[in-house]
Amino acid sequence: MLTVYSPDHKLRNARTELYGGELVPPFECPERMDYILERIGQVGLGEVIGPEEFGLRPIHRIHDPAYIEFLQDCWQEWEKEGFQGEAIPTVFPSRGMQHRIPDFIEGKMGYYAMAMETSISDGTWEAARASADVALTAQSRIAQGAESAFALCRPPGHHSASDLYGGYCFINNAAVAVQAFLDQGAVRVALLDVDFHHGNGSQAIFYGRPDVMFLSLHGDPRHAFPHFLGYADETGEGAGEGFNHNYPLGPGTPYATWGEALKDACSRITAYAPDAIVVSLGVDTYEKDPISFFRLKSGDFRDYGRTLAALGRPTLFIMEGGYAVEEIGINTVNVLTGYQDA
Ligand code: 5XA
Ligand code: ZN
Repeated sequence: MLTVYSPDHKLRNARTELYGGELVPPFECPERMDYILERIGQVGLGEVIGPEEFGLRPIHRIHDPAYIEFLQDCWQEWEKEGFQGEAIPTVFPSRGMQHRIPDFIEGKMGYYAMAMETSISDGTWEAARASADVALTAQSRIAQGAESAFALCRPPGHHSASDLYGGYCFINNAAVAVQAFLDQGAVRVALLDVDFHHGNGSQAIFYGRPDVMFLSLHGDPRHAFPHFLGYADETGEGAGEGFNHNYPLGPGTPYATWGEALKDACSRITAYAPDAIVVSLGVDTYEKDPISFFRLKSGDFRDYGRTLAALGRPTLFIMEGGYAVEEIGINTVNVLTGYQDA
């Protein structure tokens, strides 16, 4: 399987994450990519190539241009104010307040943020843009006939909605790739999110649309981030009614239970008969993940890779989360080899 990777992800090197009331080194760190690349080499998964540049047009198909401009300018505007730390918002358009976009950077950040853990720092925009190019390059290989490809994206994307960042995400790489398939002639695309966290951004983007089926297996939002989306009764709206499927699962969920939910999701995908499948691949479902609560073991990742292969559709894997850094390579590549060797 082809992997697309850009060293520009290293430009996203924030020093701080707001976690448990402290500023700590971010869980979403550059070293994650090193372990995955190393494992890809060890197992001989296939060629690793750099991304092509696609410009902003495919990104604007998903994201509000004013939001993209905000991401581009945020760090410079923050620095100009003389703030000493990394950029974090402190005020939000909460219930009963106006949803106007302020001029001052602190207010703009509050408007565009869906969570506060994600500091913005120098190079964040450049890395996010390269990450979208990684996804689009892998997508283009599948559009040209490859059966599968792996977009080793960093930063991840699935929490990012049309005009929201947070949960370590800035551009929704998976959604941008889904839209690229549709713009190039696909009629239906399934977006399957197997990251531990609900892909609130992906859901919000496609919620009213029948041309994208979104399915997500994740920690029950009553207990897990992002808390305010991801319930089972969110089934789509308008023309999109019936095309959104959430599988919230509780603390301690083992693979037996998770795998049953995956089988149900797969049967819905089969019935939908998509032209392509995009997988938001997070491996924070692993039992030792430091910020999650499922109990998948390394071998389980290989097993469900085989399940995905049985769908028999062109499949684009997009990297999302996973913070058990020393095992992230084994777990991620197990999904891909499970798929490839099936
Ligand atoms: O998939 N999303 C993540 O892994 C980010 C979770 C951020 C929790 N504060
Ligand atoms: Zn996650």
